[in-house]
Amino acid sequence: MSGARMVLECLKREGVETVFGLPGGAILPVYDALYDFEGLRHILVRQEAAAGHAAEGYARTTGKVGVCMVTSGPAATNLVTALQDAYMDSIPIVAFTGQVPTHLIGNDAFQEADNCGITRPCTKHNFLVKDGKDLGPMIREAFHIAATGRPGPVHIDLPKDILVKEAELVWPERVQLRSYNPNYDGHPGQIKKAARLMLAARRPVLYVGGGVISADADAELRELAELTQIPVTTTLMGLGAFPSEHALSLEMLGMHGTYYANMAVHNSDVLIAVGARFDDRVTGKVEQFAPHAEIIHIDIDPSSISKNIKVHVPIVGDCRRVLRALLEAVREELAAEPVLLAGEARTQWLAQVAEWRKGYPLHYEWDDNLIKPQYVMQEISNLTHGEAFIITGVGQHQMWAAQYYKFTHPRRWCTSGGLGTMGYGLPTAMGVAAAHPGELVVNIDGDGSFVMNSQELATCYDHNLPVKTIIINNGGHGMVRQWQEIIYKGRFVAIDLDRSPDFVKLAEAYGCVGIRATKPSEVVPALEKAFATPGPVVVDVVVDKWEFVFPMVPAGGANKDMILERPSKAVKDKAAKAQTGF
Ligand SMILES: Cc1ncc(C[n+]2csc(CCOP(=O)(O)OP(=O)(O)O)c2C)c(N)n1
Repeated sequence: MSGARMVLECLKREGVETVFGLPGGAILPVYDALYDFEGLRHILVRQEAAAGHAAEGYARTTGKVGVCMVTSGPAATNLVTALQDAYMDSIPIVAFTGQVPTHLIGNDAFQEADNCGITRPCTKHNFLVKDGKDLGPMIREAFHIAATGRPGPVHIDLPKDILVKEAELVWPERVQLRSYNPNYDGHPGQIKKAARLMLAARRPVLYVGGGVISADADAELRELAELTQIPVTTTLMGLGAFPSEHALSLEMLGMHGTYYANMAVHNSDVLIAVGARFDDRVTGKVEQFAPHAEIIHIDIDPSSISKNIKVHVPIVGDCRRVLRALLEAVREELAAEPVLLAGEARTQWLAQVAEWRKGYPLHYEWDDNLIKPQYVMQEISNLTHGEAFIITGVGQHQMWAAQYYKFTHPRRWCTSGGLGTMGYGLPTAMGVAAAHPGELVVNIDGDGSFVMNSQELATCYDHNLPVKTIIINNGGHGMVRQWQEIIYKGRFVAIDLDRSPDFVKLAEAYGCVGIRATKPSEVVPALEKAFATPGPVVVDVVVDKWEFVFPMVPAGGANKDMILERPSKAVKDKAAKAQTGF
């Protein structure tokens, strides 16, 4: 069969149902083959980065590999942001790009770019197909690499002549790669050591990242936390791995984490990191991160171990398998010596954590006339009971969503954690909606982030993807406004977006429904209407533009020195000093 048909046949054999893409010259043979190919749904996006983000949303919420397909040159370069985004957040996607025919590669041919050269640093692996007989094995390997070990994006570059030529489909039953063998089972000795440390600890904390979600290890995590009575804090990527309202939950840690999470980590004597990578937005100043703790680090990726923070007990393996083994080891230790749990001290620790929580809860000041963004998050949470799929843009609204939404399940939260990609919200939500027909998909966006990919409303309308976008409209780049006030002493530059389009009319222009809320009393009715209206909806919520996200740890500062409310000048100066870079 032709190489083009082979690509589709391989996708089907890999169990792919949906492909997000946009055609063009070099990839046209595959689109031509799609014309009468059955069993694959193609969703035509309006910009290639959106295809990548949609594949991310699909992958993160289903646990399957997301697939996107675009043409050569500018389409491939448009896709790069989504690849880097997936790379940093460990999201398994396979991305196909068209390429000029093999004999023209390197000739500055029309729409030629060195796709593989460009995607090498932002993918887990990439392939340039040079022979039709390699297509099957390479596609098989790509799916295997994307989904196993630490998941990530894999790119396959498809020269046009390979797509046109006929070849025999080679389909290996199993994938075996000599140099790629992720380690799934943690070292039993290290696991035993970790179990002992956890039980003897006086002030332990579980610090949980997106790896727990990728490994579907949330049930094991909960069992371990409850058995050992260890409080749990999650990263931005880990939200949903542990219920926000659980008695042991400290919610999110880090730059905009809760006071109680950051204080607990700072004062911990044993910190158990599970599927988390000690990102700088989590650690703040590394020398002052958990300074008194012995650190256990469970991760599938050996290159994450001791990369940012030196750890004492590394355990390389799949989070789910390691947590199961750890549970077993903890039970054995407890059976042999039931007093190992540091009894009285542990009770005191939980009391101390409760005191921090009571003393400094997340809070904001109510205003009868201005909509507070935090209130919108609380109402979205109330109305959806934590059951909706929540996707965000990047900025203040993202942090308020992370702080105020009550997460109950894993795989229901998509946000750009590592790269912080504005414009991620709508296309990612689209991918989620495509994967979960009939379910409520809410894109909480900023007015700045939304316009970076608002053209995808056309895709939502076209393919009936009923994403409910809630724009937290603060008339500008709110997070930049916050930094310029706190760190740059109020020298405001390039933040106002007063001339944004009328979002209600914009939604309507795309055939979607537009709703606006400008007063607090309008928020709940607007949300209720949006959630009850079929099809894609945009709600423009005009909020207080001077509301800031707190707590806040200025970049490069220590977590214990977080700013809890709008600072005085002295605090601003201190923050400016600690600042090491945006
Ligand atoms: C593609 C991209 N460009 C620039 C930035 C830097 N940046 C981070 S937050 C932010 C402002 C976001 O504004 P908006 O989406 O309106 O959200 P808000 O902070 O107002 O809630 C900017 C410009 C980014 N993260 N991503």
